[in-house]
Amino acid sequence: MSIDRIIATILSLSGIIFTYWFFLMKKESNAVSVTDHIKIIVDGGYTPSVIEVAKDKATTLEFFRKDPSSCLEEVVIPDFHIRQFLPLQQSTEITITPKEVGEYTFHCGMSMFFGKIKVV
Ligand SMILES: [Cu+2]
Repeated sequence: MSIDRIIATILSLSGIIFTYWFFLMKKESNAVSVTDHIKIIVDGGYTPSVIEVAKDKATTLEFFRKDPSSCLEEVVIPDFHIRQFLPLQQSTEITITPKEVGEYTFHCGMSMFFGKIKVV
């Protein structure tokens, strides 16, 4: 392999890494700020998947399940001891009052799709 081939390979690799990093960071900062209620669409995942809620304040998460797959029929928020069945084409409301600042994940019953609750 010649030196310019190696340089080209390194450049394209760092380009790929940068792209991944950029989009992951961007996704992270795209947290949706919630005042007291948010509707989360359950359809091949959670939209929005990263939300930001206030500490010591009751926040209602309205999960609207559009996805018929049994994979998403349950939502689990382990840190809040919540495991909730979501009927299809319906809203299910879950109210949480986080007592501590931090990041809490929620996921489907089989831990395949994830979302994050940031408490600030
Ligand atoms: Cu699943």
